[in-house]
Amino acid sequence: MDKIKFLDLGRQPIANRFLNEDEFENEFFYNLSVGFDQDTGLVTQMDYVDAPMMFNDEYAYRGSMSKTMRDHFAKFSKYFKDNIQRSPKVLEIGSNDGVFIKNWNKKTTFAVEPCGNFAQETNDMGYETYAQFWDIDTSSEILEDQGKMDLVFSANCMCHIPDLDGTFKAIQNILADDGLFIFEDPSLERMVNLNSYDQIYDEHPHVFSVTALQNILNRNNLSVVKVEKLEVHGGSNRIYVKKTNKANEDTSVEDNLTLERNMGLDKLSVLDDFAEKVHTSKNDLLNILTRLKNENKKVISYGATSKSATIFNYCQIGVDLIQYITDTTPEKQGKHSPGMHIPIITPEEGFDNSVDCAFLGAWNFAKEIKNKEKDFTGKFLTHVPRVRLL
Ligand code: JHZ
Repeated sequence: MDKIKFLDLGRQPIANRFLNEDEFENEFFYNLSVGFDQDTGLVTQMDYVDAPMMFNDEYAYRGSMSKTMRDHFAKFSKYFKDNIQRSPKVLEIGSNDGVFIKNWNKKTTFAVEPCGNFAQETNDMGYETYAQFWDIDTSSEILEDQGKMDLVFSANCMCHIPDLDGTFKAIQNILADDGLFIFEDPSLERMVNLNSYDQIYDEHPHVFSVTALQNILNRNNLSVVKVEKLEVHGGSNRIYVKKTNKANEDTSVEDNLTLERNMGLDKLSVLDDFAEKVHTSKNDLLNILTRLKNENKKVISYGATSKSATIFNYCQIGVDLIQYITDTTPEKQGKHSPGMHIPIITPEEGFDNSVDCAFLGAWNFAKEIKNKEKDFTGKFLTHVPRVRLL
């Protein structure tokens, strides 16, 4: 890869590692910088954190914590069965706590999940789960045990894997000749337009454009046949892929490639502008939080997200500016946020009308949260698409 660096987000911790006080001293940090690969147009980190540092038996993120995501996967699963294939043989890569597979038949659905705690959970639910990383060896092992797959599905996982060629070769290996590989991840177009630089953290080595994906898939004899724009996770793309010799392209592919070309996402200058805006966003956020502090307002954060780890560490926001974070995930409660060590408590303990302002760490669920917190008399604060009180 011929990468050119365009953004430096500074010293960062493992975004999903929530700590007890006695773990602060030995916390791991790395430098988070992002580059543009001139060969493929891929936006990718300059250096990658080793996967087992992030994905292990203590992994804390649960995909099923939001109704939005539970509904999202239930709706897609129904759509697939009603419109594409009623009873496919399915493999999910990165099954987390089973939020997607629970919509599918236990006998014909298989999963890969490297975080042992969650692999155990989905095995207990009755879905055969391989507790290992996705690569050609895993693919061959599942092929031998279960045969070819009609649907390989993956949500918020492909952008987590540094070696995309190896990943796609392993998919090519297990996909039935007429099978579909469908995956969804945050979109570069949305990140640039929303200035949501917090989509970048250790677990997201890449932020995908359709352009870059098409380049990398094509050299592995796979082709994008359809692109759907999704609202989830701050704007994602659902990419439908087939083996190149079976591919029949929908107009949505060219539409998205044209949109990205018109935005200049295939050029470094647009990403340099984005980096400038990220810097402005940091200053604006620090200004507003400092003003609120000087006015003696009670400011907290809503949702101990990976995304907010990037923001808090890049902007150096600690307990002097944000008193605590509330989060519904049991694994995060009672711990401290990565890097800046802000305490995390339950919403029952910490979210009430004594709070003047709540920063939306989970801004991607703003609609769900505002709906749930109708009685909140304070203000929400967000940084997307620009820093403002809602
Ligand atoms: P959420 C994770 O990112 C990590 P994060 C990962 N790398 C990825 O790609 C994306 O997910 C998909 C809490 N919450 O989904 C639950 C409330 O407290 O934005 C979660 O901890 N109250 C795999 O961490 C967090 O917020 C609520 O009402 O950035 C949301 O995390 C709701 C709705 C959520 O992902």
